[in-house]
Amino acid sequence: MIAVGMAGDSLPRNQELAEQFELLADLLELDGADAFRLSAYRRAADRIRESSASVARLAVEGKATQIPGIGGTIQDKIAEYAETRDLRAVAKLRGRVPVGLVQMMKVPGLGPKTARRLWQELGIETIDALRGAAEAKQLRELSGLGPKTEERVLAALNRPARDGSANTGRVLLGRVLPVLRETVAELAEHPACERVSEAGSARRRIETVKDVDLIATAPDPPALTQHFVSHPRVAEVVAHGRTKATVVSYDGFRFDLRVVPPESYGNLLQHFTGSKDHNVALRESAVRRGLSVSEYGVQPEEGELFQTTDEEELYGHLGYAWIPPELRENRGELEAARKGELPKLVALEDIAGDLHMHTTWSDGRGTLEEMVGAARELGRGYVAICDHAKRLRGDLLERQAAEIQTVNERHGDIEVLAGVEVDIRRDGSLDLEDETLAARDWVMASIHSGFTEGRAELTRRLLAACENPHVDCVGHPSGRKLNRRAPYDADWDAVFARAAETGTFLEINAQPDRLDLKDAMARAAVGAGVKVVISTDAHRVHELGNLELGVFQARRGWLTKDDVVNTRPWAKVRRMLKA
Ligand code: DGT
Ligand code: CA
Ligand code: ZN
Repeated sequence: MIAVGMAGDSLPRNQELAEQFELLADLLELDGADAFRLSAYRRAADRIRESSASVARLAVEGKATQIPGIGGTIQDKIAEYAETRDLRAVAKLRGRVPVGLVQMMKVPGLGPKTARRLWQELGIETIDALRGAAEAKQLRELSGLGPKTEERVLAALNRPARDGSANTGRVLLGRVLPVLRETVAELAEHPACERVSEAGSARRRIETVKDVDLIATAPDPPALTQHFVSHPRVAEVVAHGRTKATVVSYDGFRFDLRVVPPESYGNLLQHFTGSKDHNVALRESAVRRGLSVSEYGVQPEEGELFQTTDEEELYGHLGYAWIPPELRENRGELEAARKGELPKLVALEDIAGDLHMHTTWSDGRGTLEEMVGAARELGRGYVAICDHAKRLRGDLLERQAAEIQTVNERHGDIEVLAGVEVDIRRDGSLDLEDETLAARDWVMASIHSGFTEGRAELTRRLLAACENPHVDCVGHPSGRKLNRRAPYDADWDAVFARAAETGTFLEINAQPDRLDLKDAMARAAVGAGVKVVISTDAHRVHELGNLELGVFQARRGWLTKDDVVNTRPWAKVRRMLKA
């Protein structure tokens, strides 16, 4: 084992390293370097950020080149940064271009060339100076820039971060979940560990989490917390006591472990799973019945404290059926559990096929054969190949259909459907004619541009897609991108009503940064009579495994097996399509 105490102090975290390479690429771009070098550094930054091991340590040991996208030169730079906390290449560039230009070039509507000219011709070197110059209407002094640019720059700089689009520092569930599962498995193996469980927002399968909560029981708690903080994944030990520890991993995730007394494990697991709102409502309701609930137990006005090792027993003691963690958001689950009316939530095992994926025929990275092969291994009974229509002009769409047929015939145990994904254009029309759509087994229609249009405009486009007799499903209906873009403003009640009326399905897209429709919207859609499709929109083989993230979102939206179209075999789904 590597000397543990040192780990945090001596090596930079992956996130920090990735930022250095991004800075290097940005500065090179401002300096006019060729695109190839930039993209090599940016790719390296992505790989570093995605790695769950310490890339700095690997580089120092000469092993970082095992990571695809990291060659000898980049490895040397990582090692250099690990030793000196500086990159000579960055230092040199800082002497040539002001570092404030990096922020300026990222303002929508600007870019590296304009940022550079703003500096050279108007002497603007910082984002504050840029704002000042835009307010003073001085940007128009630069040829090619006008009042429009000034307005756009000010709008971008003054945009409130409250619309849900800003990066809030919360991490995607899809990124933490594999690490969380690994951590639980590793803790469970340790001899000092009796029971261990996920808790907090990750256990509730919410789409982004602030930190990862774990609880455990152990005969020797300090031995377990010591083991936890000594893991090679740990970059920084934030707190370390006998029964509690908080660490930050090299991928920048914060983990909180609490070792709790075994006799009240059920009480504590319930408490630390939350949500806070669920717990508050549970406690208020208990108080009305003369019970005081805390993480330690349930105290009646007279009599003994009730403690339990089992969470289900705790809910039972309070008069509730056990509530799946995904529902614990105080959205009616307590009443339903009291009346025995909780829905039987859809589960991953219920999903029969995946109705949205891409291949190398459009912007996917896996070939048709690879995607189908991988889906088969995951046990999918059918898949719909939904490459983008705009990438399949001329006879390409027909040639692709022929290959789909060949692959379909080759595999007896999976049905390969000729789907397509069309764009819903600004006027509500689609980018394929009706006869072509009619020839496909499955049609997904999605909005891929014009997100900033107004509410009326976006609503009209979504309604038009529902009206089209060939559109089976609207893909990622709200357009949100977690930490980047808020959902569109549309009249969702109208959209859900029209989808129900026309028999158009709506998607829960399972990409980790989409999960769109989100929980509450999916619940409202189903309430309006809509059926939902859970699909991956996979562009690579490994993304086919994201399906579970869509299922979690559906469960958070109270969806049952019946609410989800693709829990049925394809023969049944086909009979549900518009005539
Ligand atoms: P996060 O970390 O923001 O993604 O969300 P959570 O739900 O994991 O929140 P966290 O880590 O602050 O706390 C973990 C659990 O502890 C939370 O789900 C419920 C419980 N908890 C935290 N603060 C309170 C509180 O003030 N009152 C009650 N009743 N429970 C709390
Ligand atoms: Ca948490
Ligand atoms: Zn797609």
